[in-house]
Amino acid sequence: MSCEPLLYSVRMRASTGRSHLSGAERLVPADRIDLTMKELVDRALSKQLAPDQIVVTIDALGDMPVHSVPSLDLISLDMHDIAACRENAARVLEASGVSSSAVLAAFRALEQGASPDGGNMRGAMIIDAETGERLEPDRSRGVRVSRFDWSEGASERIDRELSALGLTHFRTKEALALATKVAYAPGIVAELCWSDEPDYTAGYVADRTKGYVRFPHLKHAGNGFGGRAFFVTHGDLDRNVLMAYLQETPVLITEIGTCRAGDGLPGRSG
Ligand code: PML
Repeated sequence: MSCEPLLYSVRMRASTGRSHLSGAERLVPADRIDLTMKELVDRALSKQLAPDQIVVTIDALGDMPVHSVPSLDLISLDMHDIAACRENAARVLEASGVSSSAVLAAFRALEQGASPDGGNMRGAMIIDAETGERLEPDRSRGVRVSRFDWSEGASERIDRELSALGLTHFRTKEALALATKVAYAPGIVAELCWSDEPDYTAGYVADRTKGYVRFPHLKHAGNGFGGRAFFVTHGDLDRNVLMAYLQETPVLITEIGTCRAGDGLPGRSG
C-alpha cells in the first residue's frame, strides 16, 4: 500500500466573453486545496481586465500513477535584441532536429495569432518538426497541458535558484514546469514559446537535452501575440497517445535541474 498522500488536480481558467484571460495548474494534497483555490482565484482577479468567468476544476487523481521527473536544466541568456534572440532560438530548435521551414512556420503563426480567427490560441500548436504542418485537432483551442506541478520541496528549491538569477516572476516557474512535462512527452522534438501577455517579452526554447533556454526578448513590449508550439516527430507520431499524455498524465517535479545565466547558447561558451 502506498503512503503517498492522494493528489488532486486543481485547474483555473479565467475568461472574458470568448477570450481566454489566464489559467493555471496545480497538483496538491487535500489539505492544500483551499489555499490553492484562493491563490488561483486571486491570480485570475489580478489581471488588468476583469474576468466574466473564473472556472476552478478539482479532480482527484485517484490511483493514477504520478510520474516523478527532474526539471529541465535552465539557462537564462543575456541578449538584448529581438533579432538576436529569435536567431538564436531558431538555431537551438534546428540543433534539436526542427527544420528551418517548421521553425519559420511557428514564428509566423505565433507573431500573427495562431488561431483561425487571427487571435491567440487557448492551447498550443502541434507542428510536424520536418514539414511544418499543423497537427492539432482543434486550431482555436490547441492542446492544453494539464496535471503537472512542483513537489513542495522542489518548489522551494527552484524558487531559490530562480531568484538567484533574478527570475522571480511566477510565469518563469510555471513555464519551466510545463516545458518539463512537455519535454518528456512521447513524440516531442522541442518546444518554442513566448508569452501572449503584452508586456512580458520573454520566451524559451526547450528540449530534454538542451534544457530550457530562456530568451529575454522574443517580441516587442506591447505586442499581445504569443503562445506555444510543440514540434513533433515526422511520420510515426501517435497523436492520441501524445494528447492523452499532455492532458491527463500526472507529472510531479520532485528534483530540480541546474539553473544558470549565460551569454551564449548551451554547448558553446557562456
Ligand atoms: C506564459 O505567458 O505563460 C509564457 C511564459 C514564457 C516565458 C517564461 C519565462 O521564462 O519567463
